[in-house]
Amino acid sequence: MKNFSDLLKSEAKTLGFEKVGIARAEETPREKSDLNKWIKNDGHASMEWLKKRKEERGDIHTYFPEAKSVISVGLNYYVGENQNDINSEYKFSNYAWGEDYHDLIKEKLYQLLAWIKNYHPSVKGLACVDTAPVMEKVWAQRAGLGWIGKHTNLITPDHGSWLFLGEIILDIDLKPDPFFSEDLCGTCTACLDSCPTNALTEYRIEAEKCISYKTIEHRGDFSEKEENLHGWIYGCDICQDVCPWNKKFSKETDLKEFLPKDEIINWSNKDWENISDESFKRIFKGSSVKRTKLIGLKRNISQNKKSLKRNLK
Ligand code: B12
Ligand code: SF4
Ligand code: SF4
Repeated sequence: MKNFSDLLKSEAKTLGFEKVGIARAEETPREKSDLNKWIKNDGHASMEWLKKRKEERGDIHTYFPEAKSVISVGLNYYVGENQNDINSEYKFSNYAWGEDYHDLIKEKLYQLLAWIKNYHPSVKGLACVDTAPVMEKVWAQRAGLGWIGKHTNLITPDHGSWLFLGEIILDIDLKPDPFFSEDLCGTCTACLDSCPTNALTEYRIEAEKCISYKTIEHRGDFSEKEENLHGWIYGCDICQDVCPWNKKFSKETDLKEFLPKDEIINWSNKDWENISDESFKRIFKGSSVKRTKLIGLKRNISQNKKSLKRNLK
């Protein structure tokens, strides 16, 4: 007969999560110390929100004192297309091609939490996706979903790394899964070798140099006038595109919400260069691209336009 943890995992799969695992909400002293070192060395660049809640990020009980278990889930967003299928030279990272994953995952996590409450009516639970002060990759590894690769993303052995992560933290004990202790990167260094800005050293990222940071999180103009964003106007996929685990194990999602918007596939360079406030609002309503606002997207487009011109000279 299935125990409660197994029933819960079946329910999570029914809700569409490809991966689900459970970890004990234990202390994470090594990760806490690594996080603090990273912040001390300015690895976080201008992301002050990371620094502000570092105590909670490094210690789950500072965030949620009653925490006993962490259910970690992974949702596949790989749609089977790639940057070559896009008409323009301006590239959006595939995680932002469709609807905002935060909303979609939160909705599924709330359904899972409601299901749990049928069995444990007085349970206290928190649903987290991205924005909560929780080290999601660390918990996913502890819950057995996969390992943290040299590009710093979580890789699963059966779907690669094109998975969003989310969690439900509970104040009850559940049967935990074994920690994913293998590092299946081996001697590969494809991500480190391909990163055009040298933002990566093994298992570590310097956000300031990362195109994803520059195009999404950085505010204001770029200090370097000749800043090369290598064609990316929102996010960057290079280190994951080259990863052999993605080449071999990516599977197409059946979630139509992640399919690229027509404009992302069909718009030309000119269309993006002339994007209006009205089009921005229409195209990116319910999309994570809203984060940069029109002003940020335009900055990224014009920076790439300058690089394209320089290359043509
Ligand atoms: C801040 C952040 C960013 C920052 C910093 C990236 C990073 N690696 O942390 C920026 C803006 C650059 C970013 C970019 C992206 N992000 Co992001 N991001 C986050 C966020 C909000 C926090 C991550 C965090 O805590 N970073 C802090 C640092 C310290 O953590 P870390 O990289 O894991 O660092 C560890 C190592 O540095 C290590 N370490 C430190 N020192 C040392 C020394 C040695 C010797 C060793 C071995 C290790 C080591 O210890 C640290 C702690 O474990 C998470 C959501 C969340 N709440 O967790 C999403 C998240 C990590 N991002 C995600 C995604 C999808 C992306 C992008 C792919 C988006 C895109 N296509 O543009 C890129 C990927 C870039 C990359 N190569 O990582 C997903 C990743 C899913 C997955 N499968 O792993 C997450 C989990 C969001 C989600 N809910 O799905 N992101
Ligand atoms: S997302 Fe792009 S810039 Fe950032 S580490 Fe990966 S390859 Fe480098
Ligand atoms: S490209 Fe190679 S080194 Fe980088 S994460 Fe993938 S397997 Fe690991």
